[in-house]
Amino acid sequence: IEVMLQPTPALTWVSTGGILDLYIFLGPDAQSVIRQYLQVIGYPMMPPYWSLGFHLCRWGYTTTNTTWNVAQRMHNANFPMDVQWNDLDYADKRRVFTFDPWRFGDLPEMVEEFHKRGMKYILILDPGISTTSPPGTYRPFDDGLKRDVFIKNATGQILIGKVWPGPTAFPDFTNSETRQWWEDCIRDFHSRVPVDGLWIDMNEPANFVQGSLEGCPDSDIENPPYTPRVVGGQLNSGTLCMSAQQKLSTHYNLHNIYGLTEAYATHSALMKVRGKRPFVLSRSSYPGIGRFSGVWTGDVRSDWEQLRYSIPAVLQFSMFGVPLVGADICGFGGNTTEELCVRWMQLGAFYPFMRNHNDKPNLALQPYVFGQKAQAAMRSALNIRYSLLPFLYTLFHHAHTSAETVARPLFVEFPTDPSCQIIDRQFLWGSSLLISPVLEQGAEELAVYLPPGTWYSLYNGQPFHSKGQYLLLPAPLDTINVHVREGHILPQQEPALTTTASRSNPFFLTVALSAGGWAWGHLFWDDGDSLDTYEMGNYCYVTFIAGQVEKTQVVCICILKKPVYKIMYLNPVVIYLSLCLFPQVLTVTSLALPMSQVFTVQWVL
Ligand code: MIG
Repeated sequence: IEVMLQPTPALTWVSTGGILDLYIFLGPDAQSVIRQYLQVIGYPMMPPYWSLGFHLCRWGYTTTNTTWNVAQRMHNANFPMDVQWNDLDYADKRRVFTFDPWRFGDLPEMVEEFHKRGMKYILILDPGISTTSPPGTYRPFDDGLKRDVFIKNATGQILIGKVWPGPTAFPDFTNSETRQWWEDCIRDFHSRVPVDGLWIDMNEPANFVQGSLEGCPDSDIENPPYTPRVVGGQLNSGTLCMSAQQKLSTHYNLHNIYGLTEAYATHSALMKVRGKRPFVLSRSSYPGIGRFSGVWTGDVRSDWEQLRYSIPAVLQFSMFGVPLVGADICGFGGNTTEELCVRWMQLGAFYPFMRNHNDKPNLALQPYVFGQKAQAAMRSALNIRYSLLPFLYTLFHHAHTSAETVARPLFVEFPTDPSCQIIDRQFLWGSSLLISPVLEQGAEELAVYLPPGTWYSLYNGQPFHSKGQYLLLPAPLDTINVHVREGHILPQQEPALTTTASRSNPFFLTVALSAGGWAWGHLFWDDGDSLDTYEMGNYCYVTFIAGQVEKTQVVCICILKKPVYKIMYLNPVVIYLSLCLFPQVLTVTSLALPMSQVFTVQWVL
């Protein structure tokens, strides 16, 4: 399908034909359109808590030693990080479900070591299955042949394309036997290498030859009367023949859902094999994939333009029901500069999915390779993210249960504010946190749009009263502007080097009172990786309310309208009161109250 936005304004749709279903969602507001749409395609999955931590990856961590050292240096330099990844480097002759005996011989031990440190491990899985290993030496292909799981060409032989391992066959995930075989491959591999999640790449499906090693028949579905402007000019360029046969139908009819069907199969396999909440990251996507997988925005270049456009890319996936999304931080292709990488780590700390990833030939992007000032800025961005994870996790719960967005465009939250309609350089987390990154080289201040109302700096509580206007704010290299919206309470937790550790740190709250002296917020809390905790009732949902007359729930940091003169408290034994930079900020610490009990803190103005 080709869709063009016309200036009229109007949309022009051109389709090659095939199967076309049209749904029209009447809204009327954007949030309702999103909810109605997700009622059709499915609400997003609840991600495991650890997957909201920092992920580090690159193509070119060529041995377990290199990989281990990278994670070690991150740890030594005090960068929070939950997940170490490997790209194709691990695989023996680039064949999936194997690992190189020389360079990655101790991969199982490395993964166990990560687990001992409270970290997780993920590696890449391409769909193409090598067809050229001697019979009896590569089980995924031998078994797949026996069980008839591969896509056929128009004349009924297995279609052979070419991907990283050379000649490959492509699993047909519309076949239930294929999904069972895929699960068996994953179970077998997992029994050797206990991965925590899977990264499914090349699943458009990508093919280095056009159609197949033998080309494609000359037929109408290979060359329909109209071809949209696809890469390579033909429907079968860089992928399989359209006439290829899958269980459900021709590849022509199924091409666009190849990645979706693989994500579904991978998600259910992981669920059965690990018995925990699956983590899958997919490059190809299709409506509904958010039920099974997160998505990254593919091979972005290390430049300022791609940094800037990653925001609309992330916001689109939010609206498509894929809240777990992010771009490769610091850029995948080409060399980054230190400044770009700092700004990208700052923005990336607010991608719902935060992964730094890099292509083979480029200069390193791991935070510890940069100068001390750059490292400090990156560390602080990571610590802010980690401190906000309870809040972020709660937003994912709302996405999972009520089709709300996590990274949210301003126009979704402020539908009647005309200024918000065109803003795609800033975005919100939920309805209460406004993120305003620097997207330009050399910039040290930033025009930040604040919708009408009071917004407080997340860092020091400084209030900004806005009539709905742009304010020029300082934006030095060591900070990203983040503002809390009046009337909201953010549940937070002291950061740590992993979520395993941060999850047992004390909670705290940032309370941003409204003009009327009110605020509220929520916390969804569970063990972070069991299946269906919400559905089974194995969770805790806490509501925090700050108000004037009635008793107030626990308040650890309050941003108040007036100076505080006196503080009283009910059940805690000791509380310390300190006034910060801004006299309206009240900090109450060392409460040490269990979150599972109702409690109250009062203060008198
Ligand atoms: O043809 O696995 O988008 O993230 O590092 C390139 C190697 C294949 C493309 C992915 C990229 C990944 C790379 N892959």
